[in-house]
Amino acid sequence: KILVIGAGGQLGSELTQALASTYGAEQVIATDINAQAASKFDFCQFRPLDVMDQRAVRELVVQEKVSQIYHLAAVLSAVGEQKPLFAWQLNMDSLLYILELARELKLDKVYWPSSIAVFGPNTPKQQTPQYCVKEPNTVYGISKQAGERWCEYYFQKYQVDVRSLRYPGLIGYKALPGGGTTDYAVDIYHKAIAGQHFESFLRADTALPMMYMPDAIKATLDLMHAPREQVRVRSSYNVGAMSFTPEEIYASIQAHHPDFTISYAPDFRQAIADSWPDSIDDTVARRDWGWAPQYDLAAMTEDILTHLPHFRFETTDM
Ligand code: VAH
Repeated sequence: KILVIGAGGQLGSELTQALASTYGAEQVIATDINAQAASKFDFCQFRPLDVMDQRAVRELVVQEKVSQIYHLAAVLSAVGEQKPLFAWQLNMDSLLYILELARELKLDKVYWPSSIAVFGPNTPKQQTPQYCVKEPNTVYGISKQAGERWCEYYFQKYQVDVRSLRYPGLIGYKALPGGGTTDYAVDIYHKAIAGQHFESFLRADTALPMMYMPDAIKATLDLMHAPREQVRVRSSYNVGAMSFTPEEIYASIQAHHPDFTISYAPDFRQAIADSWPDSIDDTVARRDWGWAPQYDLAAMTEDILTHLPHFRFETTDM
């Protein structure tokens, strides 16, 4: 069985659906600390689960004969700066416990998301390479960098088959984002559809690497299905799809909604965005397991503006 921890989040909501479609709903157990997330999972089993409750996690894994864990629960960049020690503790203690459980119970595979947040102010900003200086200055980024080191350690020392991707900002219309610095790029579509003005918390010219959720799901499943020997990076793979600024995503939407307006009011998240790359070099992922994104900005905007007006959010998302 496949256990998804943090299934109720922005990535988890869509990845759990993809896993159920791929493996069969009866093979997937969705869990989240927010019991209300149950309303999202009428297609597979849902259990409330706090990843910090190690006994509960272990009991579930043993009882349900879990063979793969997708550990998606984390405190993201913006919220992490409001609660640094809690963010560090949740992000790190939960990963270490899952890696230890995978080692002890010899689980088949573990997936754990990293992020472009592992890069810092002195990382090369254009076409950031797979290997480079990484001095993250957010708690979230520090936890992702440390987590990558632990993933590689458990693979090299105990042969735990843990795999990871450094996601760019993820954008989808089926779930709201969970407290990150790239959340603006999801909210802007909701404001456009609602005919409301949009105020960006990042400056107009702030370029960030971004990816449409269908591409993020495809990258995750492609990586997890790759033969073990093809997965040569055991820290976390750079993956890219596009890069854009708030004014560029606004322009792509205004082409469909001429009356849509934007203004810019940078807040504390501007400094976080400024510490991250503008664009990502994902040559290594393309070489090792054939990564290839499908969506650029125009295609993403077209797809979201087509589907979002008809999409019914679960109560927990509003
Ligand atoms: C965040 N959405 O903003 C996440 C992601 C690259 C950004 O890690 O924290």
